[in-house]
Amino acid sequence: MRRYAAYDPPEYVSWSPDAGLIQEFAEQVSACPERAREIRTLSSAGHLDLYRGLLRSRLVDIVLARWVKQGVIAKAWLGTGEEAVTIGAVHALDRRAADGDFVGPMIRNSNGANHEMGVPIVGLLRSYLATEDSPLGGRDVHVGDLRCGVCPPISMVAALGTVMNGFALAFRVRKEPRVALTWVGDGATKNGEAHEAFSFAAALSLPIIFIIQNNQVALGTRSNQHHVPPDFQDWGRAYGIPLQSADGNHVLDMYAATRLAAEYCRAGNGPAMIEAKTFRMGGHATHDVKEARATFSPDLFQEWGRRDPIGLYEEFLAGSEIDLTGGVEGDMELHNRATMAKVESEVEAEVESAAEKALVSREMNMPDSDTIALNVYAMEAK
Ligand SMILES: Cc1ncc(C[n+]2csc(CCOP(=O)(O)OP(=O)(O)O)c2C)c(N)n1
Ligand SMILES: [Mg+2]
Repeated sequence: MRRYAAYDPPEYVSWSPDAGLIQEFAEQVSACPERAREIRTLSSAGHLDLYRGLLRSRLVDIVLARWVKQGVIAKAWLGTGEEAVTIGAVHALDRRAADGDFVGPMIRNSNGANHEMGVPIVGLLRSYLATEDSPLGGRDVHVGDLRCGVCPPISMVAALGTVMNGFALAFRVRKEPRVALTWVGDGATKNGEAHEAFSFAAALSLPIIFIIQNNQVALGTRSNQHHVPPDFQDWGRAYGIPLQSADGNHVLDMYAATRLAAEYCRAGNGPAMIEAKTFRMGGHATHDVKEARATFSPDLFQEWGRRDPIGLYEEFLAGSEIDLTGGVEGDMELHNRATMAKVESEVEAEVESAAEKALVSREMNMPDSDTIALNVYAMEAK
């Protein structure tokens, strides 16, 4: 994909494929027979859809980063480098809007989860601008839309786990074959509510998937400062929930692991967990990138920078046997790359047009100040 010198992490600006990592990516696709089976169910259109989702996610981040630099907004929470954890998982679900599965993203997954569940990108961007025509009417940047199967993020980390249990409980009580899915950051696992959520889901055998998104950092605290074991492998056993490890920078691995987890939940077996190891390539938000760079060694940024989930997937698709062209004769790699370039142009146009529309809303559709107390609930002091 095109790289953006002013907004991308430097490791992405100078990104070039690492042959060893590309080979590893391809090997991983067939390493686990169950996951390989799920990946094989993807048609070439399914692969391109995943690719489109990853691009949307990165390009929405680019728009937000640009708006910060231009002074349109004060800051933005980005998922750069972690797109596969969100996009792979969401694409594995039943996305029939309000009749299908439900997701509860955290701020790191919010943009990707929303647009891949069907919330228009313009709505997401409007949320950042607090316009009246944004999904929550300009009241909160924690955006979601129940009509699309997205419960908005809750600012207090881990609180969403217990709320998503409510969705899962409703599905179970109504005997609907639907699942809930939520992401819990490595930092959020240290909040008591995460444990309430895991225990409750296990005890009531709820159809919910918890993705522990281990990006190795919580705000400015490295995971090795807040978590003693090297990973979260034993956490599933602690709650009696089966846990799979997945590569958070490998969109197909995330897709397959989530498909298996969803199948397990849908069959009435109770909750499932996935630990997705990844790395936050930016700051907690756009305001603390410098601090984030000081939190980890440059080598670690380089190591994870080489694992750009979009670059890796692109190279895999280009070199694979998967025909993205619909049967065009000739050099398949060349044609696959041309197809991906076309998709990229389409996504660029989609995101840019959404950004323009959102900026128009900012001029025309800010909420009326008389509505400030609308949907605000408070006890009146006696
Ligand atoms: C209960 C609670 N405590 C503290 C905060 C402030 N806070 C916001 S994000 C964050 C770090 C979250 O880290 P993690 O769960 O690893 O998610 P990440 O930001 O890495 O995606 C903290 C401490 C909060 N929002 N809620
Ligand atoms: Mg984290």
